Amino acid sequence: MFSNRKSFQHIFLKKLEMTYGKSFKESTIQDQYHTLGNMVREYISSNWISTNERQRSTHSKQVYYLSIEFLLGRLLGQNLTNLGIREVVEAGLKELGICLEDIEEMEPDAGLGNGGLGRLAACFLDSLASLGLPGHGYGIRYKHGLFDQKIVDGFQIELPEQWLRNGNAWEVRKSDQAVEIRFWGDIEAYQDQDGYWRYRHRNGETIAAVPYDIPIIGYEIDVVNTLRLWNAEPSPFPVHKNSMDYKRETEAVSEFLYPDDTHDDGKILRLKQQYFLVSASLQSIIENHRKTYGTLTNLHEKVAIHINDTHPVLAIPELMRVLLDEELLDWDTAWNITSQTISYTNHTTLSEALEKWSVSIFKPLLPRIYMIIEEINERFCKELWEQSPGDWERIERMAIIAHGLVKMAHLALVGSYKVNGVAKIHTEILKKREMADFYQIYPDKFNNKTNGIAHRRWLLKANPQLSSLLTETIGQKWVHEPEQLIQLKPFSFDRSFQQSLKKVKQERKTILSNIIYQQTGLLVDDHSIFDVHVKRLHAYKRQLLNILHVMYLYNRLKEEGNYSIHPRTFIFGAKASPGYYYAKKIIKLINSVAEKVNNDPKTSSILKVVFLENYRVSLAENIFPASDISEQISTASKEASGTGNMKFMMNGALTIGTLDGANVEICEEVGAENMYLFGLKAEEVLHYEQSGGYRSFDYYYHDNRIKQVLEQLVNGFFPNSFDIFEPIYDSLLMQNDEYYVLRDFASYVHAQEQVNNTYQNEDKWLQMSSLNIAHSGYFSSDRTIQEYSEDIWKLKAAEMMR
Ligand code: 26V
Repeated sequence: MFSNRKSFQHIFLKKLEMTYGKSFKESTIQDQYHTLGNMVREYISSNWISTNERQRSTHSKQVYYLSIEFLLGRLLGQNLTNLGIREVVEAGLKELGICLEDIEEMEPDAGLGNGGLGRLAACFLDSLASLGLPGHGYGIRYKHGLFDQKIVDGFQIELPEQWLRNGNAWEVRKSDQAVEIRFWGDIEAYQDQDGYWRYRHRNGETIAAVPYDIPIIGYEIDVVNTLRLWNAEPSPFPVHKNSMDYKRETEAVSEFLYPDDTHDDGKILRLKQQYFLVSASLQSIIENHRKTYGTLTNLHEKVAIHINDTHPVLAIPELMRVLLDEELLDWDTAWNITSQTISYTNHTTLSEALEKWSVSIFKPLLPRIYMIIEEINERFCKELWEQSPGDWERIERMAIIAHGLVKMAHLALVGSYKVNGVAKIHTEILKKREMADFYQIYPDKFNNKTNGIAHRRWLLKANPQLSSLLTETIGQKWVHEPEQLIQLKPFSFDRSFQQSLKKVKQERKTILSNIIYQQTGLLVDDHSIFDVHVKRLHAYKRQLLNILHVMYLYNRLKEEGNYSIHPRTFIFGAKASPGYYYAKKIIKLINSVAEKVNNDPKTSSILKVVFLENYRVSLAENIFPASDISEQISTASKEASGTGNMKFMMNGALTIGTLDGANVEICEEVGAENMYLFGLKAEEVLHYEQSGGYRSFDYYYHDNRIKQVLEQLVNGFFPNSFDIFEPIYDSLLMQNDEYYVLRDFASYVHAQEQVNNTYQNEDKWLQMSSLNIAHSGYFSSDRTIQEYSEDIWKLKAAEMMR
């Protein structure tokens, strides 16, 4: 149906009529989008089936990636590109008077994630399929993804997200493969006929998990893997409870994605979601495995289960439960299988983000799982004792259950065969600090897997202008082998290439300027430097440092008649968790600075501040290609990796950043001379944290620039803002500036001055930009996935059929 323009048109029109009972003329773009989406899904269905059959019949080892989040964004464009049918479809639609881009705009983002962790999972799926690897995702089909953000009066307002409102063209419901999940109830011990003690679950409440499968289409390869998302529904089996309550409580399990939040301790629904994901996915994995092999004793040889952070860590006790209670294996055999099947990625060292569940919530909800964790804990603590008798402190620190809390990271460390961090510095910090006790007993488990991004989405698809230029310059090999981007290196000194790059960047800046105008009514100078800070709002990511620097520039422009800088547009995009009061204040501050700066005739032609509301994948695809400067300014040691940093780099933006997360590897690849590094190093931050010695007041008193901007937070400088920025002022002074904003201020200002100076030298700037692109190939998630596959999962690629 996509072999040529005419046959595409023919089938498209016929399908449109048959599905909607409307003539083409009467159809809406919405109808057209769904028709095209369904056509693509049907087109790949035979490859989808044959991928599964091939993987089964060749007995290839499979990896299942369990993640509470998959931040997919839109799929139509990616699927058309990966299938190589974009041109045919575009031309066919054009003749009908339809613009493909308008149709693509109809697709809501699948926003089933908060940020980096969920987007990483989506990039990994793309790479697994494109490399022909047997790897599938398991997640939850949230009815509402991450909230929609509106900015009203400078404040963030959250609205429920509605991606399923008009149906989802990509999913296939598989009711026949629904499974049952049990909560609550009690555990009865009994002796079987051979005298062994066995356990059974009584009086529990059962809910159904119904799978919805989404095809994950590899790039120019006939592999179609699966992302299976579970929907929570009332079980068809009789229940004792009031049926209305039961229905409501059941559906709530897959209703909302939790926004990562400072206050989600004790939310029983979140724990329910985690077990729901794990229990449903394991039943599906085990059923598949059993069908092929008829036994579970070789599970670890044929299946790798990867847990994305600790959210799916109950996979460990759940697999034990199946092996013990259903397979009737003994503990040691079950433990050997489990602890050789499961591997774990840690994504943060921030202690407030490490999951702990109170026993009082855990035990009644998941009684058998709790028993098994108790047993794992007991055996583990016994081992610790044997290693170092009498060292109670160490046991207390490392126990899985302690002081009424179940520590999910400890369970993951004990029960998986590999544990990885997501960038070199992050893995080192895990080994040396957060997880040092565990590293000492399991040195071989620890490994690093520096994150990556799907270059096909973030370069090929998001930036066709740059992609064409790259292909014209170095050929098209880079698309399959992104490390080939290095071929661009000699061209970074080539005047004519530089000028073409300039043209591409300019085109993308103009496109973004139009989006900014449509969204905010603000006219920005598309020849100004686009300085961009997009990511979740967190104190450690230091959007505050950025906006204080803008205030400082504003002050100088106002006060010094002869102060001149290249015009700059500071662009922000960030969602704050609804309960994260401080982060919300920072959003308000950014908007207040915007109002001040943008409306002051003295500065508005030089400085502009833009807050783009509702930052999400589809918006990001228009932001990265248009950026000149990438803000990666977290307090050193706090950002595990970052992945936006890689997307900027691949699109030719220069990084201003600290030596944190994957900025360290970016620096190794492109060289410090091609980025703007500043600020405290991780060891310096860690030293302050351990030994004290930082006094933010010193910086306030000794640096007039700082004093001035801080006073402006509370002295009426923002006319209608009364005392709303007092908490920010207090955090920086009274609470001694936990994230070293004032400590790094001078260094940041200096780095920003270097940015301004270099931008005056166009050739130099373009050279640096080209070098960033040339060295970005390492950050393709293809490389990351290859490393996971070789070092952890031990997969074999399918015979490639390109
Ligand atoms: C969660 C929370 C929740 C409680 C309040 C503080 C807090 C801080 C951070 C988080 C996020 C935890 C997991 C996460 O999303 N990590 C991100 O994973 C990305 C992919 O590996 C990585 O690039 C980011 O650096 C990392 O923050």
